[in-house]
Amino acid sequence: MSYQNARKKYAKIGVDTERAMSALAKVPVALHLWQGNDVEMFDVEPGGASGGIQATGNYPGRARNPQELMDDLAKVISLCPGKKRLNLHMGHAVFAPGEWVDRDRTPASAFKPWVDFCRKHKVGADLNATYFGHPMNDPLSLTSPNPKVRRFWIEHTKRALEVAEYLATEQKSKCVMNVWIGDGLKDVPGDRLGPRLRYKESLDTVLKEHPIDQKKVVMTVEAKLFGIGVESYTPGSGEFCLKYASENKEKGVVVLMDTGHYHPTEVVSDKVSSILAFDEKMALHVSRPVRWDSDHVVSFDDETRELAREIVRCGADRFYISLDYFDASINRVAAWVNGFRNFQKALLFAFLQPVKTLAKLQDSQDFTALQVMQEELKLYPFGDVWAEYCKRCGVAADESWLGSVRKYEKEVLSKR
Ligand code: RNT
Ligand code: ZN
Repeated sequence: MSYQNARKKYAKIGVDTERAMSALAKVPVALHLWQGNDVEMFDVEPGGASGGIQATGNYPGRARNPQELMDDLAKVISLCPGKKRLNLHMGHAVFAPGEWVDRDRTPASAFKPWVDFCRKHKVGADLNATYFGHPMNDPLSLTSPNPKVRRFWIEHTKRALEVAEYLATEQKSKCVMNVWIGDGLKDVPGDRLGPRLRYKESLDTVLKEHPIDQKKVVMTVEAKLFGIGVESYTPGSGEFCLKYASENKEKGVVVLMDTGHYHPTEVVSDKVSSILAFDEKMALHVSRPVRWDSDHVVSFDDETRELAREIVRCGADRFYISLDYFDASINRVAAWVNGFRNFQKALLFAFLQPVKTLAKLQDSQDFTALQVMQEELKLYPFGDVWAEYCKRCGVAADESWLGSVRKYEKEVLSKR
């Protein structure tokens, strides 16, 4: 079917494909840097992410330094449609020789090369404090019983807020600064409340000593259920982060939900409306958990589509969205591009839903029609609208983009 015919078919159910495409073009989605180098950071000796996260696979071509990561990202950006941001980690700081300082002192100037990169590629940037893969993990961070360790990570969080302010000033748009700690216990805790109280106190100290400049920065707190080696207990649980964000809403704190961070039968698509019934904004890490928080490449699958439908129904401008996965078993650039494109597809699919009609069918309790409609919609000529959207964005609409990645692999990645 041609795009024009697809447009007519959608128009019959009250969906304007032109409006869907222009709405999608306005939704920023952040590309997470850590897909390019297996969650390694540049400010410490490489040696595994720790903190309960791990990239699996040893496909050749990992970016070993900021320049390689930037080269790879430029390739990724050129193959993806839509509005992009970058999602950086404090550990991506770039130090000139002899200028290295530890994470409690990272200066904003260490992010100047990233600001330049963003400017060149016309993308915004968000940030994460980096609490893992560092000798000051004992192995805890903000929840450590050792006040010196906690102070180090409190200072780090304050530096991250400063870097976020710098990024916001340079890009003239708000910067999200995400807090996720890998703290937790492998086995049954002897004390569950203590670490949570310390986590709370550490965050309170940060906010007291460095209040969030709310015109520029949003601080998000990312919840998690468990990680590798911290299977039994994580202080920053779903409830903890929800409570912390709601208690500190006025100070600029927002909750972040990662789609891999809940019990396997729970879905984030069913959670976001509960948060948005109370809060104006929330943040998301879009990932794909396979049986556990495995961080597989985002797919155009049922849950991703359902999450996208919720984003569109609740209002896309109420979300700060980033991708978060890391697959080292396949070409990393292809993994990056594939996941980003798949999420774009999910969003476009969602913008092409007759939202009001479906809500009306629900409210009039016509569940038969609701079910039939939702199933038939799956085979509407979505692919033709996708092709048109890609064409307008100047990128390939089908798998032919892989050819360009293969060429890049041959010329660049395979030589690393
Ligand atoms: C870990 C969290 C966190 C990280 C990144 C690297 O489970 O999802 O967001 O993936 O900070
Ligand atoms: Zn995450």
